[in-house]
Amino acid sequence: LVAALGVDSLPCSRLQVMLVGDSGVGKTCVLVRFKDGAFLAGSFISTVGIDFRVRDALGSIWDTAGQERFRSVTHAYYRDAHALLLLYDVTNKSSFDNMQAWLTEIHEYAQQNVVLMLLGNKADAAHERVVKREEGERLAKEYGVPFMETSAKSGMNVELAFTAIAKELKHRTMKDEGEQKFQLQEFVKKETRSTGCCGF
Ligand SMILES: Nc1nc2c(ncn2[C@@H]2O[C@H](COP(=O)(O)OP(=O)(O)O)[C@@H](O)[C@H]2O)c(=O)[nH]1
Ligand SMILES: *[C@@H]1O[C@H](CO)[C@@H](O)[C@H](O)[C@H]1NC(C)=O
Ligand SMILES: [Mg+2]
Repeated sequence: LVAALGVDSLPCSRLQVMLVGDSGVGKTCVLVRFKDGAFLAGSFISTVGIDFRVRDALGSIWDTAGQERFRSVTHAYYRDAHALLLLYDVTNKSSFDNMQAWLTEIHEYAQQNVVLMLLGNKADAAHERVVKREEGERLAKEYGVPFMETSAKSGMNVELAFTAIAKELKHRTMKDEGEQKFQLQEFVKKETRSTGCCGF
């Protein structure tokens, strides 16, 4: 996992990253895009409960089902997760409206120092978009979490999301205090590509 993220010599060998969010927002597609560099069109993948997707000696990335009936399953895993990628779908307003509930739930069940990032997925679908990037930015600011828009279809920002999380985890576990502190928010702001201008 960590080698794949381009971050080596990480002392922790049991890293757990989880993708969470409502059903249909693109969690499985984002993970497949990250792992295989490909987009799987169609909703033929139906994730049930927790689906163990990517794993190596250094850690694992868990793909979850967002269905209400599986929430009790995912709660148990929040406690152990070091990082959570919380996704909504920019073409689906209710998936965005539910972010408040997800953030509350994460606050309740996850570790206090969990690395959290909000992702507005399907940013490629310009015509179907109903959630503006500014709305995502506002929510993220309110909760103090880094934010970016992604597309599993085009690949936009997918690798960056995982890289940013890996960098933050690495810096948190480093004993060497001499090095300048890694600023996740700043890194994300600097590196993100946005849709809507400049040909992206
Ligand atoms: N246009 C577009 N469609 C996407 C994107 N990501 C996922 N989808 C589609 O959204 C649907 C749900 O994706 P899936 O990964 O199964 O969602 P999950 O339930 O959160 O795991 C599928 O039909 C995907 O093809 C994306 O970035 N852009
Ligand atoms: C939008 O998301 C909600 C869950 O947040 C889901 O129940 C609904 O089916 C989705 N609608 C579409 C059109 O994908
Ligand atoms: Mg899925």
